[in-house]
Amino acid sequence: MLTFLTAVVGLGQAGAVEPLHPVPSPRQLAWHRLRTYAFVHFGPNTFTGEEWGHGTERPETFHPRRLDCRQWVRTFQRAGLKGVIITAKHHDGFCLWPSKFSSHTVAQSRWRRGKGDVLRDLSEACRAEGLKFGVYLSPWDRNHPTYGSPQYNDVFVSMLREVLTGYGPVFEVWFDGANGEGPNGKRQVYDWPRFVQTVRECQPEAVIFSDAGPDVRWVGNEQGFASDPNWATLNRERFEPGKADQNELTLGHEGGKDWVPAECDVSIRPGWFWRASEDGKVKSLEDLMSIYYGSVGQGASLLLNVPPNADGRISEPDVARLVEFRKRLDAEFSKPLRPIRVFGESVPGYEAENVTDEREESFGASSQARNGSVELELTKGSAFNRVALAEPVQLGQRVRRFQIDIWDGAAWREIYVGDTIGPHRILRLARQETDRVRVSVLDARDRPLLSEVRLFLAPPAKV
Ligand code: FUL
Repeated sequence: MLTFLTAVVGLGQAGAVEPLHPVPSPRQLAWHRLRTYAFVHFGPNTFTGEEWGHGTERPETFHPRRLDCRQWVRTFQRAGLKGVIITAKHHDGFCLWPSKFSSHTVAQSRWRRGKGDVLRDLSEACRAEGLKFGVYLSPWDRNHPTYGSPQYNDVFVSMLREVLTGYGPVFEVWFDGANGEGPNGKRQVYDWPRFVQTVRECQPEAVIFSDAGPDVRWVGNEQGFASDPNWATLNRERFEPGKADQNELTLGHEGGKDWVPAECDVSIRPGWFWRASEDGKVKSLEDLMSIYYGSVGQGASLLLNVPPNADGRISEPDVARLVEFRKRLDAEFSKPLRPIRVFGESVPGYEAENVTDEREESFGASSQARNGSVELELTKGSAFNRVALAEPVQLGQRVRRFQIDIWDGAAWREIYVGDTIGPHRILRLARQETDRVRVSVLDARDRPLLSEVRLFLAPPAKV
């Protein structure tokens, strides 16, 4: 792979444009492109109002009368979400599929006379509607009698195999770091290497999330905000799931040896699970927009939780808000400015114009070793209030400081200074009127490469 990249990328000026390691794996690159996808917390808690079920709930507690996974998936699709990750098993140990390795599952419930399987319904709905399917499987289990013994690791691996081999392709496997005592008051020593190996074996294209990766890391908060800087790199050997430095999870680690980008998980409601009392507390459109700019806009991915109700459907207030959210996003990015000219000192073959051509693979490379700039000439009287930037992260993350200026007729005026760019950076700014914009990389870990510099004029918030 390395030789291939060097051969193709180094065209014209040998050694000028080479990967800066670490770089994302193919499965991580595919995941970066999704940007937004849904989280679904569903299970006995949906019926009891608990956030952390005790594991002692009777299986009959679970009785969604009108479960309709197509309705969930269509809603997510209308919202532009590209996939869904479901709590196949939350901390209470209840399995939403008829696992052979537990007696606390849908098979013991009265729902569909014990013949139902939520994972089957959801994975089929995803396939029908073209969304990706992912699973959350809580290692912490407050029900399973073997919890706290080496035998539980076997149980967990067997459950993993069931969910990873029975429902088609899985794009992400989510391992929760929350970890308490089991039903017998015991704590579990998890066999993480075996869990990871099982996922690799059954679903080689799935990314694995936990606080500490290996493929995707937690952003360190549940509010949906990444930070600036946000490095996609980390030194993973210092961490293990459930035991990671929260600050470092938020910032990443500049120069870290491993590619472990951040994911922002946040709920559209106060709780992760649905409860009737929160129907009036669905996040506002303004909140969702701030979350979008705070996560995707900061180079992270957004995992937005939308919990189905006790009927087994996404409630009306959530559906309405998601549709509004999509409409607003479409409106904000519907008017890209077409520059008259794009220029900057670049490596031959990696010209500055590549940053505006809307092709993800093409990029501009600065002729300078650690800095550079690209200038966009616009038609007279142009205005914008959003800037989308991106680095071609298949060659690593480089930018550590950038600045945006506009020409005010007599001089350059600074309108924004930031740290990292990464796979995507989207800035929400006040309206700027100008016919020249300059994006400068002030400092980078290696030759700066940019794959995107695009300007948009979002309509005023209330129209
Ligand atoms: C946490 C869990 O304890 C919450 O219940 C929820 O699932 C959240 C996404 O992760 O660690």
